[in-house]
Amino acid sequence: MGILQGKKAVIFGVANEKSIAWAVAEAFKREGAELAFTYANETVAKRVIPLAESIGSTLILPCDVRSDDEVRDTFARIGEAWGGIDCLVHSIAFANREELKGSFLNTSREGFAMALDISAYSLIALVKEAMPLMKEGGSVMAMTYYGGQKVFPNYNVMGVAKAALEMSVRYLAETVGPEGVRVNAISAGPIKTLASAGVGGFNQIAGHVAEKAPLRRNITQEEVAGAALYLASDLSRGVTGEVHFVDCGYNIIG
Ligand code: 0WD
Repeated sequence: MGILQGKKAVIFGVANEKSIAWAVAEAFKREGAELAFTYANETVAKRVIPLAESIGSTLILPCDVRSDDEVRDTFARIGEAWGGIDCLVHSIAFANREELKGSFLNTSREGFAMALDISAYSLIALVKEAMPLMKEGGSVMAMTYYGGQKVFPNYNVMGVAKAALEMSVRYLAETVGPEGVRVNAISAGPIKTLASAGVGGFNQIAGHVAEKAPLRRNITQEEVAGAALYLASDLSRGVTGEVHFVDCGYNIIG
């Protein structure tokens, strides 16, 4: 029997088959979970719907996390279909491409607000709506990056958003802990995806990690999914408010 047998998980942030969220979904499915997916817009829907259907999901809903109404509707529909959920995966980030390169001083007020809204505030909005569906406790996880703790070239406003996301994980963990809901983050090393392709100098960063990380290589989506399985399952039932690095050990070096 799989370690997520009987559990229901909602996954935000599949954009294509390279997405971290997709590897998480495949691992959850393998371990027996039932899955719901969301997509931000019609362009993404064209890729997400066939992928989700390919692993037997029938709950595939539109949800742009900037909209409180869409977030509310999404959880209302999940509540109608399932009655409750056990796990919520937040694998979402966005910033203007031109603000993910060059000087941090070029961060605009609008760009800052949007990056923080989509990449950090959304976790609070999702957990708020998920709570009434997590009556028997649950596990929430978000994806973060070391650029939220240390300064990396070009990561700029996304680094600020990840710092906000990681602190939101801690405040949320404290807030929902009494209800038996755990909130953690996975800090993944660089992986080539749609999101990371938007960060200036991605190849140099990945190359540096491969040279300096204790394991002398970069990570894979499947390795993040392994940590996600642990966080979703009862194996981690005593763990909350943590930022768990899946980065071949890079964070102990630089
Ligand atoms: O190196 C990497 N790839 C790392 C990624 C290292 C460490 C952390 N992460 C994080 C990212 O910052 C993000 O939080 O992992 C998470 C997932 O990123 P990913 O798998 O690398 O990227 P991708 O496959 O592009 O998925 C992110 C998705 C969006 O994709 P697009 O490419 O369409 O922007 O986030 C979703 C969307 O599906 N997204 C939204 N979802 C709902 N509402 C929104 C929105 N407004 N905006 C973006």
